[in-house]
Amino acid sequence: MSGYDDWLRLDKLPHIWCPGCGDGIVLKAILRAVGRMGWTPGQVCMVSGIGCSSRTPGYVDVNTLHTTHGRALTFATGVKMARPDLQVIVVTGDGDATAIGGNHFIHAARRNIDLTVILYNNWIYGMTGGQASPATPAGRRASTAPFGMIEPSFDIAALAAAAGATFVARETVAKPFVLDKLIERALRKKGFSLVEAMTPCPTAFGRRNHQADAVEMVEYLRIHSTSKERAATLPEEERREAITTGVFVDIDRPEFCGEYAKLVERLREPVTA
Ligand SMILES: Cc1ncc(C[n+]2csc(CCOP(=O)(O)OP(=O)(O)O)c2C)c(N)n1
Ligand code: SF4
Repeated sequence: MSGYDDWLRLDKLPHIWCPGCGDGIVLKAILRAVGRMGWTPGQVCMVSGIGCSSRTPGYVDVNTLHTTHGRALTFATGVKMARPDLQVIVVTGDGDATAIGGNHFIHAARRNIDLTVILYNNWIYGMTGGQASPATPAGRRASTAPFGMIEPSFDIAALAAAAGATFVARETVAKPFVLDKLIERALRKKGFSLVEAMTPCPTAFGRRNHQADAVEMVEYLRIHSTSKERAATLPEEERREAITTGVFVDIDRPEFCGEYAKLVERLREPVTA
């Protein structure tokens, strides 16, 4: 199955996203990647927390769980442990995954459970009206930072890498076909994979930051993104400002479900004196 219609709950459309929201571009990239995997919808489970981005599974015709804010990874861990045969995809926002869900995020990466996380980073809490998230860049405005954010932001990809994720990549919705290839690589990886998809929120973020025009926001992401290879050649200040893209981690290490199955097998062996 590879047509979008085969994977969409057409009866749930039109979607709730604002005109110009980038979330639909990420959804389409996910569907293109999943379509190439040769899976049937019954083999896939998509889990999300709460937020605009976390509405995604509502539109996808696979097994879906729309859970509680910050807890997508805990539910997904339970699903994967009970049904290691399922391909479990987690869809989450920067707030959902790294604020309220921050601990779950780093520990899922540390234990290297076989989940593919697509994290929509729009630099804001979109659904609740634009509060600052841990990803809001310093100096940018949010409803809770009306004079500009004074906290430094997380580098989410670096956070996942430091915690132990075995595949980590970042791309913007300005390059949707690069994004779907990275998602496909993440889906093929056995272990904790993260694709950080930089996506515009013209409504809650753009409006407060003189970027309410959706096309301009996508163009901003395109202009300000640069490959990690090129970023390495830039002066420190320019590098800090850039949205670095590409694959940051692609390694192999023991995966949690496999280690757990081995443990169970070991404990079932008859004890010999
Ligand atoms: C325990 C709890 N705290 C707060 C909320 C309110 N809430 C719902 S969505 C959200 C923010 C979502 O932001 P993000 O994850 O960045 O997703 P986006 O909407 O930007 O895609 C918050 C704070 C909630 N539903 N549950
Ligand atoms: S508030 Fe922002 S993230 Fe939410 S649907 Fe609107 S544009 Fe998208």
